[in-house]
Amino acid sequence: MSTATAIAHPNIALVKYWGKRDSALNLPATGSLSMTLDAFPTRTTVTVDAGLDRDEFTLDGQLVEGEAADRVTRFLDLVRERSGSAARARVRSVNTVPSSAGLASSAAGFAALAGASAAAYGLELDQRSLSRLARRGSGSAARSVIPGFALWHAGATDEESFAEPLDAPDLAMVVVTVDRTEKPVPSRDAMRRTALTSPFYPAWITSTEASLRAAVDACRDGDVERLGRIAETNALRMHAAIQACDPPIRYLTPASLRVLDGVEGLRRDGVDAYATADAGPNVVVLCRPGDADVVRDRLTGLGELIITRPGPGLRFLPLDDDQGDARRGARTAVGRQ
Ligand code: 2P0
Repeated sequence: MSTATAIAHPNIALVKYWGKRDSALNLPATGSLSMTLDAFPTRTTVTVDAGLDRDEFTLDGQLVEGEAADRVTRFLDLVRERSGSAARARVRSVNTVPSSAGLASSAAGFAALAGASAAAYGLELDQRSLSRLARRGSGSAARSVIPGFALWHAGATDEESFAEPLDAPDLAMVVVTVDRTEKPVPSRDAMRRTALTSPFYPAWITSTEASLRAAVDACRDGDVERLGRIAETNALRMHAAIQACDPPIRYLTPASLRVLDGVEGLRRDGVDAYATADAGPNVVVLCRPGDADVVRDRLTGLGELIITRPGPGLRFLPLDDDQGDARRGARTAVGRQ
């Protein structure tokens, strides 16, 4: 038996990933840019156990069955194929992201699973290979491997599609959780429906390619205002494309719009604050770190508010932090950054 534990955090995209060019390899239609948060970590321990006849997955102490468990097994199959091991594994995940509320729980989850499973099965992977592997579980997980700001290159092949660090101006993100209930349509399904039925999808793709180039330039110039405007526009364009599906999907709720109004009000008062929202009703507000308290105070009452900052990438816990010393021999330095 060998075991490994990894921790990853969610990321919030400033230029979004919404649409695939290849769903088998999980290659995105466009590149994207994100900030990995210093909040809501997911910790995952993978224990390879030849005595198991199938993988076992627990999330927050509850045994998971059905599609979510099958998705973990399909991911572990990729790792097994590379490692040459057929042994099954026990996966224990502890997730502090509000699951399925549009706060990228799958990004932190699959980044942590990629790290822990690669290490437990003895694969020696560098940061880029871990990003590629995490991408296979969930596209946005490719970015959670990276600390701080990440640029995910769309790529045309498995080798070319990975995230890497990007220098960016110092930012805070104020996460405004307006609703913790499960979203009506999972992002994977909504993404597919957008590509198949939204007449705005082609415009989404071309405008996102342009926004990504402009956002990379704004990062290079350290221009928070330009980056924020690009991020808010890109998010609202994504929601416009999603709302134009047949049948339509609408993630933003009146509570989300109240936050967007609050952000406009902040800007009217001279605070550089910009909103973004993923596939859910919760809103994340970008601002300079020095303005984060003002933003939080102004939005008080509109949701649960947490100030976040750029966080660490995928990291590994020493074995004895989680598992005692019985398997210390299996400890590995795989993928340390
Ligand atoms: C993003 N989201 O860039 C966008 C914005 C949600 C809205 O990436 O099918 O869970 O597993 O690759 O990564 C959510 O999509 O989708 C997502 P899959 P994923 O953060």
